[in-house]
Amino acid sequence: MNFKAAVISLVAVAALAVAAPASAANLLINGDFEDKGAAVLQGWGGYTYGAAYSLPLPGWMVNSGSVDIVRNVTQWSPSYDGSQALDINGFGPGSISQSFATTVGNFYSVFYAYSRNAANAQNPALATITAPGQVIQVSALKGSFGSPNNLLWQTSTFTFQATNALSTLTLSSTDNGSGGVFFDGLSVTAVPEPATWALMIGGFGMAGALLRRQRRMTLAA
Ligand SMILES: [Ca+2]
Ligand SMILES: [Ca+2]
Repeated sequence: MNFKAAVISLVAVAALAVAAPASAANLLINGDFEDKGAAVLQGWGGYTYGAAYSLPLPGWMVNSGSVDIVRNVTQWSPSYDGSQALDINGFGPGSISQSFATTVGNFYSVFYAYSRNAANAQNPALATITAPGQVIQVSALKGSFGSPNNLLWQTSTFTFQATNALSTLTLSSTDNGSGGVFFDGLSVTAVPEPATWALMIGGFGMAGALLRRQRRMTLAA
């Protein structure tokens, strides 16, 4: 194999190693809040989940208060993904959680998109995300996000290490009122094993070495 083909194949190996973790399965169910379950449409144009609303939010448990699913067809749009998103304040502050299987000692990456209820959130709208060993403060300042029909989502990510065979992710409002932080597009994915990183870094490194050799050979010629 000539070295151009070798470089291409090594880059392909490296690219595969990068692609594998990126496509790792999302351990969360309904992290995009596209599944409203059997909830009944409320007068304000979305769906509310909590003790006073007997129908469950698929994938999630409502720990306290209430939360809303907002829809693209209202002023609470557009969603970060799909056509629905979460307002962590239903008719008041809410808290929801979801547990999923993890391997003790392994690392997991949490991705989330957030905005604020442009209609009536406090400024800033505040919430927390908790995961094993982590309490993430989410602050959505007015002016940093959009307006009704133009929510201008932002995204963030953090990592946690599992300490149990079951890990729990919890989203909680720390604001009063019926408008709070919006969440959408949540995912929890396993961070690549060290072996995967070694393969990827090795692949890029070998490709780089071959390119450097090619450059030297070209200069010498
Ligand atoms: Ca969504
Ligand atoms: Ca609400």
